[in-house]
Amino acid sequence: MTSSPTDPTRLPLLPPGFVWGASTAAYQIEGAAEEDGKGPSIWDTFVRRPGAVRDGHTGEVACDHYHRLDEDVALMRGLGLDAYRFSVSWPRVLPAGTGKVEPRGLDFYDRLVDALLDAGIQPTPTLFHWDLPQALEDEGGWLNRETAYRFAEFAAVTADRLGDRVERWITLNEPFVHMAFGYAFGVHAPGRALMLDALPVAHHQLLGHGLATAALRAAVPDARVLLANNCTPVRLRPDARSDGDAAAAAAYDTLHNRLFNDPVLTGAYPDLSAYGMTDPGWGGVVRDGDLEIVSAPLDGLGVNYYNPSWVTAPADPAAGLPFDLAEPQETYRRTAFGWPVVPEGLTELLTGLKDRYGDALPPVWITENGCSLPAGQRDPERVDYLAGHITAVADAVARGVDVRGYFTWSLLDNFEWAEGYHQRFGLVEVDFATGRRTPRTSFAWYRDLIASQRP
Ligand code: IFM
Repeated sequence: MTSSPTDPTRLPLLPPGFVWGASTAAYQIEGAAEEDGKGPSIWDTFVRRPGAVRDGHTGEVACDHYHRLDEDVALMRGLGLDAYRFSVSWPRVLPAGTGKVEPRGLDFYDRLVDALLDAGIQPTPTLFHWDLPQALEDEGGWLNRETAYRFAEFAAVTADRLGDRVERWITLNEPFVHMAFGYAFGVHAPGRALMLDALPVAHHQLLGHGLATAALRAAVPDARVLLANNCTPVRLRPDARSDGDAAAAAAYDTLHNRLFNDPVLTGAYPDLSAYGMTDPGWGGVVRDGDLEIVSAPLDGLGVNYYNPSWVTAPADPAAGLPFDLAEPQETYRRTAFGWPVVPEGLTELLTGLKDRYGDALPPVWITENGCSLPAGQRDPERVDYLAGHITAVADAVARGVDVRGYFTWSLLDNFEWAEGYHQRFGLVEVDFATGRRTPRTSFAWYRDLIASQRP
């Protein structure tokens, strides 16, 4: 990791009006899995599958945010956040995914939005952060085109209730990760291991994004709509620079970065022939008119960044994928997850997006960035991580990328999917036995950083 000054007053100033935020997601923090009429989501189902989640952890209680909303908003107020990114649980609002609305579910988000506004914090809801209603999964989930239309219905219902107070909306969180982990490899809910047969999930999520964008704009005339994509700069190892390695890197970049950015920003899918897809209609999945819906102009692109990816040519091309993921040769610090800490990768990513999409790139928002560390309240490594990455954002801005905000992942330690409670990303430590919250060193640092960035 490059050494960057961690004194908050020494960090470069981001432009006036830059939005400082923190992110969470419903299943990861709310708990109350069966309360107030909430229907089951695919995660409620998946966590019961033996071996699916480390130590059999579940999100049944999680941070109990559903009952501690006021305490959590008070923490955010203490941080001086401009904005809070949370997700709305689809099965809390529409228990069967469609049809009957559960007003108590909407009431919860209504209270959250009011509490945030009282605290001077802009609510920034994400509509889909992976907790699909189980009833829709029973009909095929995102493999079923109908799910895209149900998602627009959910967007309309939610916007109808919150749209008088919420301007900035995010449709999907990391559709790549949901497709890859949930439907291709089966390590996340819904636990389908379809490999390349998972590709229709990409298109149906993007169609859902486009339809939901239209629904949000119909319900909220001044809605600002974003999509949050997980992006990674793709790198070659110094010892792996053959044509085959370069082709593998291009193929991985296509799958991870371009598949979910190109259609939205340019109205066309990238060349997927490396994945055996040569038909532009994907065998009937991509229908006439879909790409116009998908590419409705965005108000902002959300970028979730954690680390670069290193790629080589596949050792066994017959194994199915045109790349192998590799370890870097360089020595980097690692997070508790083992992810390399590479702040300058964020500058590379942002300037790369600008180079690739030019004027088609809308303003960018860093919608997630953070690190998991061992439990404990002193976390200088997190301070170092945040300082490095925020400096990297400032470097990208200095190179002409229009970045409007930064949301750290995460406000609280929370349920880290297949890792259960073993990976801690919070500015606030959570004792999962008692629910007790204890702000870490990084909390005070982020608070001071936000204060020192204000005019
Ligand atoms: O916790 C996740 C989040 O839900 C999506 N982006 C990555 C985070 C850390 O793994």
